[in-house]
Amino acid sequence: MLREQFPILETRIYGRPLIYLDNAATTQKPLAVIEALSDYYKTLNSNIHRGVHHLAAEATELHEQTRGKIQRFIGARNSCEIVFTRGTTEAVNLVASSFAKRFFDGDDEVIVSGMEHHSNIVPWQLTGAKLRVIPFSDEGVLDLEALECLFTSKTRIVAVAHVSNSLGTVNPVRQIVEIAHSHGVPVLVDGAQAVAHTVVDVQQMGCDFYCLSGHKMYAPMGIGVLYGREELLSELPPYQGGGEMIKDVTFEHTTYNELPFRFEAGTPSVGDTLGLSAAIDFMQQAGMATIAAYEDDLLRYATRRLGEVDGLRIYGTAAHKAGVISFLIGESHPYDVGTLLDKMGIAVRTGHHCAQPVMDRYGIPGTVRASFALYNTHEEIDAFVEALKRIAPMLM
Ligand code: 7TS
Repeated sequence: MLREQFPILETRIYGRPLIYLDNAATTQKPLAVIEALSDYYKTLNSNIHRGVHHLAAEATELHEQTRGKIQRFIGARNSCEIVFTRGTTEAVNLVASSFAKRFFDGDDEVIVSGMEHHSNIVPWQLTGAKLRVIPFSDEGVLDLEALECLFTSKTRIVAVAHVSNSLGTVNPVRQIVEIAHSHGVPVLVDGAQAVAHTVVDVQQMGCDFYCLSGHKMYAPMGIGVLYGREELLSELPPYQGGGEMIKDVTFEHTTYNELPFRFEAGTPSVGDTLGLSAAIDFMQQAGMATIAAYEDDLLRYATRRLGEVDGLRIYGTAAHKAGVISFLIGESHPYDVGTLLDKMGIAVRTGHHCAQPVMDRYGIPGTVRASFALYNTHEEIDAFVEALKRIAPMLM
């Protein structure tokens, strides 16, 4: 049984079984990942790339094999296009910082969507660029006609989420890439909410950069990935300086290492990388298409059943959605709903979900958000809906 591979799902909260519906924040970890991490520290711990001894060589080998595994998992052409980072946030900051150094000239514009997580807004603001924003409809669908009008001679890059963490919308990234490329502008896709829930193929998508976080795909926290198309990545200057990213260092002049090491200064998170490797094996054993179909069924079932709760409004009703449901009940505050659900053992997230512009768009302070993963069940959704039916009258 799949659920049995997740020890934390046996936890009881206030004496009730945990119902974990906060997967967009982070997914739980299967035994294979937990064991990969502890096995590394029990049997293999050593610093990689710089040792001649056996442990260092073996850890290096496994670390680098994981790079190849990720390359195949997301359909990249070459493993040198896979840069390890701490997560999506660091991946976006890396691109924003290095891309700006290389291509910005002081009067620059970046196109983002109105439904970005703050980590795909603030790094671009830090470059000094002006942000131009793709609007979205009440349903949470991006307006691609409006996108066409945002391009100017100053547009340097388009940065969009593959899946919105607050609305669940799956954005038409391939179409966005086509539009941007027709204007000669590259595209960064924030895949944090996509990669555990749908098949990702960066070559088919045509994007120039793709960012992801391991902890949202059953892997440990502290490991993430930046995919960069080789031709473009090789043009970017380093992000951080330190060990491993250099070829030769003198006090007068330093030359840099080749891709991808040029972007990986310092000791990497080797144990976490091996955890990510185990997480990819785990997902591939389940089958990405099977996971996507199962979660789509959960989403449809939950959406339908939530219609039974008086006064409940869903934010984000696009036809093409991933397993994220944001909602409010009557005039109640999301925090109150979340707190009452918690008392029944149900974990959801409340607030602006680091997407304040989305909340501003609807004129609300935040939402309650339930988000699904492959171990959630219809029974859990039933319990969630029954809990909301009990809570709703208390709050209205
Ligand atoms: N982009 C999106 C779309 C996200 O949902 C998140 C995290 C990030 C970027 C940042 O990822 P990190 O791993 O670098 O932190 N989203 C959430 C969330 O929805 N609730 O908690 C974290």
